[in-house]
Amino acid sequence: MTSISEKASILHRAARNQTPVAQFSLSENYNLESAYQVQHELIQLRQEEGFPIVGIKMGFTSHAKMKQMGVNDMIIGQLTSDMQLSKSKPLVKADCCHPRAEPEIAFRLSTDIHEPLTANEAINHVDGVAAAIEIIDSRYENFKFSLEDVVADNCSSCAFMVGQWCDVPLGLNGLDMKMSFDGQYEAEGSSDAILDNPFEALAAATRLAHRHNIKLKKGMIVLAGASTAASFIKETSSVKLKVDGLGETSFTIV
Ligand code: OOG
Ligand code: MG
Repeated sequence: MTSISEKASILHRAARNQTPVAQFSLSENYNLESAYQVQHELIQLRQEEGFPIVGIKMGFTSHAKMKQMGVNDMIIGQLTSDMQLSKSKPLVKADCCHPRAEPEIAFRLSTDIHEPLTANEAINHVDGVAAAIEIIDSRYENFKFSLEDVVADNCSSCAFMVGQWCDVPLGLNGLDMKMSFDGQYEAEGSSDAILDNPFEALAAATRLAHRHNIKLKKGMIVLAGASTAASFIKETSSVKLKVDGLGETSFTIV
């Protein structure tokens, strides 16, 4: 049995050395509460390297994602500043184990949030919405894990790219989300796949953050979860996502 701190340091090292490790759940039982404690310690190690928390991400908010990974519950992870890509900060493939890209929608919080909110309430705590691409990169061998394992591993968070912030529309339903690799069609989802309404993912984020002691602060980014299964980045050198009404975003891979 490995301790909470040992698990956190094993996962931190696996990420920093790009060397996947065996899932903990194959050799021991641990519960979701301990898994979130591992995640908190893992994020503490990132912060000690000088990277503050800049947001949170929801996972498994679509059936496509749950099915792809064989899990059946929503999860929450934390985003640190080193994970954020930009036009001048490409994804460095050598820093990853086996990265996958997924089409997402991002929110920007306009206030701190201290309690669980409904979707209708949550919409009043957001001042921007954008197309976003998440890069996930499990630190477990073969990208396989239990729900506890993936929570401990900060929900496979690796990197993310957020497009131009748009004004918050009244609804985010029926938006086509098309992802391409090197200009070629790769995957497509609909915003409806995200809990029937991406604002529901924001509401779920307020519930999970409250339950697992994660702070939601003004200015933070919230990734709502992928609308469709993730695609492996193999020889790809650029990824682009176009979302109806929210424009497009892209990043390069070196
Ligand atoms: C876990 C992360 C899931 C999403 O958008 O659903 C996630 C994984 O699939 O490795 O980021
Ligand atoms: Mg995701």
